[in-house]
Amino acid sequence: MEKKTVLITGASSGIGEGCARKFGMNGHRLILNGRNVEKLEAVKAELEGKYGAEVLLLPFDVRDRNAARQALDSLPQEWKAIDVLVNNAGLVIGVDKEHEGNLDEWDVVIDTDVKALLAMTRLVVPGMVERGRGHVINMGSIAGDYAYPGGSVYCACKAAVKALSDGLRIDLVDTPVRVTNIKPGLVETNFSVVRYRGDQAAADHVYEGIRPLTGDDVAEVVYFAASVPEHIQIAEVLVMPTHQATGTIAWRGK
Ligand code: 8X3
Repeated sequence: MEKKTVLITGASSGIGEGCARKFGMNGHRLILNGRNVEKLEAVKAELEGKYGAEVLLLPFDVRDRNAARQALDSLPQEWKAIDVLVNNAGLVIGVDKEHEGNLDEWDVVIDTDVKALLAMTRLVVPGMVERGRGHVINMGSIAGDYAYPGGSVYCACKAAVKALSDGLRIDLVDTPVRVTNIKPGLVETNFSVVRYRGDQAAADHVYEGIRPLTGDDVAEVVYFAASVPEHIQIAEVLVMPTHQATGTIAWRGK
């Protein structure tokens, strides 16, 4: 694949960090977004040191659409032509039942997983259309296919990511811009720690007895989707550990 400028949201850890590493080691230019500047600096240092990657940090909270617009406007001219947007930033807080959970926490989840993804798309895609070149890769989830216990709002958000991906693909059908929805299953990142509000033991329990995917594993799939020839559009990929079958069925050796 020719050299591309790749903007990744939520790039300071997990799948986003994995994507940064994969694109960086393959010679692409990276614009890395996240909220934790220290962690972003560490990713940048690693990629520059190990691979000589060109990395520009663009820290802002994706939920703040004015900050997003200002950050994108502030990009130096030679970084403005974004070829690949990896809408990766996402989270869930809690495993509460829909009729019992905390609406303020769910605002954070919906604002991040749905509204911020939409805002980033709205800000970046017009330039792609204008240039006649681009690829939006959204981080969906197996959670978007079927709801599961304690996942109601998160599952709804990821179902929304699927609908937004499908809708965008329809809206861009007369352009060369591609749209991909990647739907991972169990991936061991900070995701479960946040879901369990910092309870590390509860988070570890999620991956007990099964070898989960890593952020780097999912990044392989993201990179594959980005690197196939331009006439191929990987519309959707469901990727999970070998011993996982659905959002709720996994074999844990017993
Ligand atoms: C996260 C995967 O299995 O927790 O998107 O729904 S899962």
